Amino acid sequence: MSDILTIAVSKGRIFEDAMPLLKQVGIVPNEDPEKSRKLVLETNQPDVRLLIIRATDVPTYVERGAAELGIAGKDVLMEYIGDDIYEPLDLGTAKCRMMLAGLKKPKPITDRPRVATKYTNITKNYFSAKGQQVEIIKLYGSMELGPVLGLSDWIVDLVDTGNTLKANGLITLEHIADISSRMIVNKAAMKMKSARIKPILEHLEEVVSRNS
Ligand code: PRT
Ligand code: MG
Repeated sequence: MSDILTIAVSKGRIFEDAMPLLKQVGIVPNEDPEKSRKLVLETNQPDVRLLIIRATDVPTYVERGAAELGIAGKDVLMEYIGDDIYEPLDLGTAKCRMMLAGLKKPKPITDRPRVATKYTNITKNYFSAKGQQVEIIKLYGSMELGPVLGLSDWIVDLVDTGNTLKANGLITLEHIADISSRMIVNKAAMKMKSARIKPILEHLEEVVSRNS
């Protein structure tokens, strides 16, 4: 293993919320990922670089060791099927809730409830734990439309302010999970590069608890 530390992270709110924490432990990218087209960003530390990838790809890169560290939403980690990845630290950023939602004025459900979501694994696990039969409809976005257009009875999606649901005539029905960003670590790297990784994790933990 080389001495370079690669941190996989997605653009947008995950990175924006995590960047101040990284800065407080002394890691600052040389370019703004929102403006740069580069997928690999150097940082002020010569042996630390950032990999800018899709949120759902972060666990894959970290599990397979293409990145030693990663920052991913708990929703993405819960949905991910793969070997265990170390998840040593809750950064407490990009917070929201995973909710079951439906129409404010629901139509009668005649058969098994149909649930539209991009989180099919989480939804399957949630309803099977309750012993409730549902039909899961996989969507890749704009889940809120499902119940409005009669494609589904319910949706499973992330909710922050609730404005998106409200704007589409939906209300929350059940709370499934609290979501926030997590630091994840490749298992082999945790052993082989612990001298480099442990201090960063400890420093981050300090910063997170100081901020909360
Ligand atoms: O863009 P790409 O398809 O690559 O990925 P993405 O759209 O999933 O990425 P991005 O940048 O939106 O970040 C997603 C990650 O941010 C999620 O995996 C969560 O961990 C975290 N996060 C936190 C959220 C929200 N809060 C959130 N509110 N991700 C999405 N939302 C959406 C939600 O899906 C809904 O459409 O915001 C809408 C609800 O917000 P309110 O405020 O109207 O309730
Ligand atoms: Mg997006």
